[in-house]
Amino acid sequence: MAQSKTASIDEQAKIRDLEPERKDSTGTHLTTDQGIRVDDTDNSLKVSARGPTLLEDFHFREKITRFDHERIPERVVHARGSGAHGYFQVYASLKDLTRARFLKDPAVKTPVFVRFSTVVGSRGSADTVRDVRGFAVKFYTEEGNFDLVGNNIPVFFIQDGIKFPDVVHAVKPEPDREIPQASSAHDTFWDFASLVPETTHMLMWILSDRAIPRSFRMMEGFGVHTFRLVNEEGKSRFVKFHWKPLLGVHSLVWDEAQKIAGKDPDFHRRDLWDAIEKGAYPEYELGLQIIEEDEADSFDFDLLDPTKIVPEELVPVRRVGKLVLNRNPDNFFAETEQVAFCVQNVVPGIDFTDDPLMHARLFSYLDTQLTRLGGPNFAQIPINRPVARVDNHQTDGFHQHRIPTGRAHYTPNSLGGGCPMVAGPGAGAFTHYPEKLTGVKQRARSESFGDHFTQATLFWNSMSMPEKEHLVKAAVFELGKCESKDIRQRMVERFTRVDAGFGQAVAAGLGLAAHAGVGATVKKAAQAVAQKLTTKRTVDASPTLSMENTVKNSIRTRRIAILAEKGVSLAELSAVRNALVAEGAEVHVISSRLGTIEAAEGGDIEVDQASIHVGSILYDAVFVPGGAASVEAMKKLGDPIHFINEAFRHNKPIGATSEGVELLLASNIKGVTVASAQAAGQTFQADGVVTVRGASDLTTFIQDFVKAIAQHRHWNRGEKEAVPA
Ligand code: HDE
Repeated sequence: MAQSKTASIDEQAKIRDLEPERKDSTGTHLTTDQGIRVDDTDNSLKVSARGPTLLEDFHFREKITRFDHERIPERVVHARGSGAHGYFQVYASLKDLTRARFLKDPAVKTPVFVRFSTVVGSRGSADTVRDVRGFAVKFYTEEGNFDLVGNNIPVFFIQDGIKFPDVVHAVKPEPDREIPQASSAHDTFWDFASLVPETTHMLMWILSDRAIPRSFRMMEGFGVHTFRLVNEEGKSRFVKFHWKPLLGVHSLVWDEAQKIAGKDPDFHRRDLWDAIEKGAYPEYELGLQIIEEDEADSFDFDLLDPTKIVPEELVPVRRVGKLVLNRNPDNFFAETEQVAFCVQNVVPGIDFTDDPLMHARLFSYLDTQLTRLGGPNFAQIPINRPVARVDNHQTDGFHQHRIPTGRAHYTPNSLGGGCPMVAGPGAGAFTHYPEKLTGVKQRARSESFGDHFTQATLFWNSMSMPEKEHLVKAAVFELGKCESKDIRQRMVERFTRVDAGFGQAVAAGLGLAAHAGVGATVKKAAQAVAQKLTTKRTVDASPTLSMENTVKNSIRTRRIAILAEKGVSLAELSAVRNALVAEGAEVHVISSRLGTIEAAEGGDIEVDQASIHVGSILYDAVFVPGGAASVEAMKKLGDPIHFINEAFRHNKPIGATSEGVELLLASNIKGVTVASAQAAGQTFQADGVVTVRGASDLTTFIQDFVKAIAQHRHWNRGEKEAVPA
């Protein structure tokens, strides 16, 4: 019987499913779409060599027609993205929590396809813009597809999906001039934001370093909404989904992000592709915050409000399984562009809540694919089709690929033996959680969604000093790009309500008068709310929100530049390079020209990159080895000096040995202590600048440099503002 046929799932199940669709044309002849071999694809059919082209040339017409129709509409939001295959495996059975089979069997590796994206920009926009990142995961489970369509920020701009077109219209390029591309730094976005207080918490995140990730491999993911997990006994619990990257959460700095957008607009896409090609597979742990139904009202916010987080200090994140991305797509269009995530795609054991943002999404994703992918059969596109069996009477429509057999395409039927039939109890059917509901039909927002400031303030309070400074600078940058002074003023008032110091700092940066602070009426109302909430669970700060507290124990996959010219010390270059590579870093020798350079000791060193192609912005750290001639040559070149200055300005670790220290002294970072000739053999370390001279053994230097790189950034460089870069 049909319903007894279930898919066998293992890590390769989706790859096998895609296999018949893969096409390798090696050793074949060129044909038309009808399979007719083509004799010439360079010249159209003409009446004499200089005459007009004939309509009869079916190959010419087919080739041009197909070309004319290569594009499909880009996604309305999240147009630019990058995808990868992989698998998910749960550490131990979660059967207490859910009946979802892929979460109950630790032996199963469920195939997944993941797409990361920016939100605002068009398909061709730069990767490193200030924006939310999409983190969408399609699990091909034996019970059907589960799509967890999340972001790298745990809250959203709005509370009710009916406002989504408004916020997206506001942030997208302005309609008359179609400017700016992929940027929120313009009047319409901040006009909207300044008039809609529920955006406040999300604005704090978007202005923070979370909005400029170092890599897709180094950012968290969040399901944002509260979902339900339902177990075999029908017991429901609330859940928040998290993805925790094993490499930690790291970011760029804003000046760097803007420059990368020019030097390598594909920075994040390239990083993901290269990491997977090299076998440095991105890994994330799935985290769950479980909230019992009877605890739902115990917080000082509403669990259904998507502008709120559940602080990890109140409900710890339990890490339950691992996602590994280990295969790049074969074809960007067929897989990454055509993949259609739908929030509605859930499997038995996972269910929805009444979050009004989620409900709009339950409608929108299916709807948008109809236009984007040209009709209702998009679930048959190879990347979208489940590995689980699909049997139903949904039929016809554009691009139907299946050939249903038999006469009965309706239910109930007797001509088809009643098949496909609905699954009885216990046969694996999805049954919606029988939530009890009563109420009056109305267009309204729950009062429990009314506090737009407590968690914005919580976010501010949880940031380290450097993170706070970055937030202020980001706000000044964004609002400074607005032409309307009224909008700036309104935002300063808003930020002052979040935190007086924050508001004042932004006002100062914009040359505006500081706002007087929170008005008496507002204060009174806030006190009343606070009093009402005293019995609720709350925290004043949440250290897990600060990226300063992330994992900083490895330099795996970090990109490190070695600056060298002819006469470089091979011994120092090799010792440091080998040690860094052994720690899992990627090391490039950068010189003024491609080819090879001759080392001081003789012998040639292969140059990986010429300075014309790269810059400090594309690296996590820089090392300058000794070798008098190499360093003397670099002192006379603008690029190496600029490299050092810029790396310093962007708080990156800098290492130098022997004469290499001279290059640091020739740059503008003089305020920092470096090893002096007198201190021979002693390693110096100041704010992530690690130096040594006259050392016969570089072990200590290497250890300190590796530690400095693992820190990612060194924020306490007081003098950095004076460094030109
Ligand atoms: Fe989306 N969103 N969204 N969104 N979203 C789309 O679906 C929408 C929201 C997210 O890599 C669209 O297939 C509405 C929150 C990701 O293909 C569209 C609302 C979160 C992706 C759409 C939201 C997301 C999308 C555009 C408010 C984080 C990219 C193309 C109610 C939890 C998926 C498409 C991919 C894409 C609608 C808000 C995440 C138009 C109506 C909140 C990661 O359907």
